[in-house]
Amino acid sequence: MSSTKAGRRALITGLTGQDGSYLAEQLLAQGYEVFGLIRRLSTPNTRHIEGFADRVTLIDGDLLDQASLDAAVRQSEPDEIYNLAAQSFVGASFTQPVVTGEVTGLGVLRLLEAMRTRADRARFYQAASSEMFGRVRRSPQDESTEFHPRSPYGVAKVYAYWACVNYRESYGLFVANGILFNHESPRRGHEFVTRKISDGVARIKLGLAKAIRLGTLTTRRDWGYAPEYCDLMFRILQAPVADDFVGATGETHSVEEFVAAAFRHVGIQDWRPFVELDPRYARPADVDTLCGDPTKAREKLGWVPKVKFPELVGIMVDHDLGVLGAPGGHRSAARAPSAPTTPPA
Ligand code: NDP
Ligand code: GDR
Repeated sequence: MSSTKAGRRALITGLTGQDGSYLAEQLLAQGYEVFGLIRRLSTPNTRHIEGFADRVTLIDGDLLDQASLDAAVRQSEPDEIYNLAAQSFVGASFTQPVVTGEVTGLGVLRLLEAMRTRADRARFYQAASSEMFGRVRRSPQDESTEFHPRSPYGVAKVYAYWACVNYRESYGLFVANGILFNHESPRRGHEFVTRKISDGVARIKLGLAKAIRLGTLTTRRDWGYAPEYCDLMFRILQAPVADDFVGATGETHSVEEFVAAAFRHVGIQDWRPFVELDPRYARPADVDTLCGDPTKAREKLGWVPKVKFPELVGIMVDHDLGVLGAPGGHRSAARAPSAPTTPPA
């Protein structure tokens, strides 16, 4: 969506992550004044925001700390708040369930309270997740599908989702959930399966590694391209009334299909010698299959994701070849599709 919103102010939590950095670039291009919550780490994690850090106001804060959230809302005086911060790795939520609950669940309530008491005319976007559907009751999943989360992460996201609905109903605040299915990019963290595969394939192609170790090949996900999903977040907050929307491509593919497509992209047809199953990466309970129905977002917001599965795989593999120094790597940067205002990496 290309409309200019000069003079508007947005507060983004999770600025340093995949989605926060793409969203910030989009909002800056649209004329927003952008404020980003950033937490203290012993080693700063600012690689995704280096290209625009001088154009955003960074505010120290943490979803675990109410006072810092109150101060962030007071300082930024936001028209829009995008809550993208979370302990977002499902695997880690099994080993750190309490932290995940505190950040990904209760942290949302803290930010809602900061908004209710200090900026009750702002609009609030919550990064809800298809992981809430978990053991799916029907397919494809839409806004009316029941939740059955399968991880401490999914449970925390369900709590946050209902906290948002509750603040909307109780206080009349503009609070909206984007129930987004998996979305990937060259900024995806290396522990997530798509990036693990694209990085591993690039290394194998260049003779830098011999194998990729994965927990399972059979689970299925609805994978899209992250910058397009950040545009959906923006659209959700421009809607006339606060509402909840699914964001998805409507296609589902297995981890095995991602592996095969990634190897095919570098000219390797038989991937089996290069992939090993390793139970260390399997989960106590997993989500077997997800496939979203984005009809409501298309009809009400005009949102249509354009990047299809093979293109997404190509963008990620080409990027990782480039990072590792292969000639011709990064070539997808030149032909990167359709992100509204953002580059692919
Ligand atoms: P990332 O893991 O890339 O980014 C998470 C961000 O949250 C980072 O900036 C991280 O900061 C920040 N963060 C973590 N803990 C805290 C804390 N205690 N206080 C403040 N900030 C914190 O996630 P994505 O960009 O992929 O996802 C964005 C949001 O969307 C998340 O809420 C995720 O759960 C949700 N989501 C993601 C989907 C996807 O496919 N990507 C799909 C559906 C939902 P730091 O850099 O310091 O670690
Ligand atoms: P997910 O993403 O759990 O869907 O959460 P992830 O890429 O971690 O896993 C997808 C599927 O791949 C299987 N898998 C592996 N996963 C990882 N990480 N590592 C492996 O080695 C591996 N082998 C197989 C997983 O078991 C799973 O079935 C992402 C996150 O971005 C969440 O924050 C977000 O809410 C959801 O997507 C929608």
